[in-house]
Amino acid sequence: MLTGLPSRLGGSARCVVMGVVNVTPDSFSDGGRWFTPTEGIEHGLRLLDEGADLVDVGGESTRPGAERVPVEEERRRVLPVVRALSRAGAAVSVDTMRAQVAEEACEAGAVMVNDVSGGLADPGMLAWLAASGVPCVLMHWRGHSADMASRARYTDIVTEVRDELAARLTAARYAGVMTDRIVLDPGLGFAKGPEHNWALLAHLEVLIALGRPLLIGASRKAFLGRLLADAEGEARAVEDRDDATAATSALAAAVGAWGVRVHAVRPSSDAVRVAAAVGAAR
Ligand code: PMM
Repeated sequence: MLTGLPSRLGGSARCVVMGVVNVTPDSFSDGGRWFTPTEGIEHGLRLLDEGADLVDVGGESTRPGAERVPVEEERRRVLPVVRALSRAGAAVSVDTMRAQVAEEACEAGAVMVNDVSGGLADPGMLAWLAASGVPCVLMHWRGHSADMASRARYTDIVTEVRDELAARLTAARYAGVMTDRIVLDPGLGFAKGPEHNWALLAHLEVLIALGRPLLIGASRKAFLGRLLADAEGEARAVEDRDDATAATSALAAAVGAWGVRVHAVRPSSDAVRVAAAVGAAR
């Protein structure tokens, strides 16, 4: 059970589609394309038109190797976009690791906080989530993007990610966050190589067994580009990975994921509807 969100998102019978609005100059997937607030707003509105249930607005790139963005710059990027999309009637989540940005974004209308660090990056985040009662996504994370590649070491990826997510769940509860406000996410691509991402996708049921809704962010990530490499071994271009992304959405929805976070909304929106129809026919 997930509470605190508009009802269509909390108890949705089908997998929720979260559309990505990166207001950044350097995200790997769409960096620079919606960099001004006006472009971010227009893009968010397009994603809503395509059927996004939720739009996720972020102002700090987390691509491998990325440096942190100063808080003032992050605020400047995300707040106008969150405000405008919320006013337009969208359910908005804010993709931030900072409690201050989370708080201001929620004042501007955001209804959910997506913290890729699972509350680890900012010591004030879990306390703020507890006090505010705002629902959150806590993602599996082992450190900032600048050096996360060196942390991609596992002996049993699925068990370790499950246990580390369980630890974040415990920490959040200990800080006073209500269990029914928490969504978990395995953090595909964050301190993970392709083999780790595939193993996690193959065993989502282990993560779902933690008892919380699960969000999956496979969209356009490097492991898909690598899978679809051409005969010369050149990875498939980032903007040509949406069909593969939709396949991951169908698979995630079929095993019971709560949501998928994607750049191209329409293909995944169709995919989760197919998965729901198959599920309903069982
Ligand atoms: N991936 C990215 C950013 N934010 N949030 C969640 N919850 N899960 C993810 O997998 C995730 C995320 C990186 O992708 P992007 O730069 O294309 O947004």
